[in-house]
Amino acid sequence: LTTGRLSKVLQLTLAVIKPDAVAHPLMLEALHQTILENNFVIVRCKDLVWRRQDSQKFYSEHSGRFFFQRLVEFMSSGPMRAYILAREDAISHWRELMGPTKVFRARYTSPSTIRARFGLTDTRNTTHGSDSVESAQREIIFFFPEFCVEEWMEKEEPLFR
Ligand code: RTP
Ligand code: MG
Repeated sequence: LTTGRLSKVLQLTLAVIKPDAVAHPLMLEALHQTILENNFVIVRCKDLVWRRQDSQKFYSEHSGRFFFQRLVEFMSSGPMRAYILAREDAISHWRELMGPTKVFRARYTSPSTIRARFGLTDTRNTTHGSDSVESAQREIIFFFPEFCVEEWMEKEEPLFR
């Protein structure tokens, strides 16, 4: 995707504000602000609650890990907010803003990142972001099954040119 005005390639990613951060209105506000300040286009945004099955399915690659149960419980414990975000290098840029998964590592190595500032534990780490083009595709469909990227490119993406 290219925008004529900026001559830059728009990439899509899936970003999620997890239940720990949605539960705190100021944190939710700050994270939404961070998205806007970093020149992401908010393509879609929705609030939703997962059932346990959704959580298990989304994180099935971690099913053998010691933290799987608590991850599943946590992610289906309350409302979260999902975004489809567009930007140049959206995937890596959002992950850079999030910082390392482990909160204490984040605090030591990159204190200005989202997880360093707002993360509670390695599981309750405030946000999710797709880690590759393939996972972005899979995760966007998982959260927004009604979203059609071709239709968006035809109808809405030109608005950003
Ligand atoms: P994500 O998939 O959420 O973007 O995070 P990631 O790649 O940085 O981390 P990953 O290893 O894929 O873990 C997925 C999510 O599982 C939770 N987690 N808890 N030791 C723990 O308690 C632990 N380790 C990971 C986190 O919520 C992490 O985001
Ligand atoms: Mg991961």
